[in-house]
Amino acid sequence: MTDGLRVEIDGPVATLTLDRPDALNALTVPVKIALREALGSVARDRSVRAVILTGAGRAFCAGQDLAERDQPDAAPLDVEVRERYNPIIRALRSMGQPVIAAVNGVAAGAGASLALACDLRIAAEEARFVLAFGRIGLVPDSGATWFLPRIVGTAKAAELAMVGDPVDAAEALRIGLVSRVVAGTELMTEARTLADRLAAGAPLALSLTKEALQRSLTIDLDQALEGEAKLQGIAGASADHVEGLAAFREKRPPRFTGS
Ligand code: T3D
Repeated sequence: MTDGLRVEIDGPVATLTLDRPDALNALTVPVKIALREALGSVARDRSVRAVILTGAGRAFCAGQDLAERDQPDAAPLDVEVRERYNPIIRALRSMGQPVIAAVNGVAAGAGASLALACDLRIAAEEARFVLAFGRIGLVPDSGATWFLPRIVGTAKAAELAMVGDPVDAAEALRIGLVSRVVAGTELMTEARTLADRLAAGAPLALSLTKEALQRSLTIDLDQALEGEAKLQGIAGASADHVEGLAAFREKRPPRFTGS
């Protein structure tokens, strides 16, 4: 536990909870450092097979802490983005485990970017997304301009990023910004059930799937076909593939070990 971030590991699932509810879990330097370190440590922990990112209280995350930004010793924005935000986004994308954003409430600014960088997004009915950057004269950062068009298409991305109106949970579901919406009281149960299902999967195959989906966004079909063949060679040589075949033959659930 660091001020502003709670890290709980329960069996194969790590839950990272942004925990400054009075400031809607806005991101300060210590929270950003703690989040980056926690993601690195979870990525290295082979016992963790799925990760949930969520927020305490009524918000997921309100982005950059604007009170901290007002301080005279605050780093220049480009430095802050390069040195504090971007490593978090890279960590989310490069870690082998799938990361679920359990969006419990408002996700604004870089808080929305954090959710966009996760592999799956499920939302409470109370959730809303606000690309709040423009309202304070900034551009979307922390990957928002990269993720948004890929997730919702260029037309909707332009509207969200330039107009900046809040997107409620129902609309987020409709445009594919989240894949499920549940009652707020059910969100963490739903997230845990999903995380447990992912954790029961073959870790190597899941991590290679994450890698292939990520790479597909920047390559052509021929490169994707060749990439899939290479990754299938790796997955096909794993003990988990042997176990998967044995479980199929013996009509029992597989017990994957990640080897
Ligand atoms: O380093 C850099 O600056 C570069 C990186 C930039 C990345 C970014 O994230 S830029 C975008 C920063 N975030 C925002 O601009 C969002 C600001 N917040 C809001 O627009 C609204 O608070 C929300 C839409 C998120 C929620 O609105 P609402 O009406 O539900 O809540 P509220 O009443 O506005 O806020 C509740 C409290 O949280 C309030 O404090 P108080 O008055 O009760 O003491 C408010 O000041 C505080 N709060 C909300 N957002 C932030 C915040 N405190 C600090 N930083 C915040 N971002």
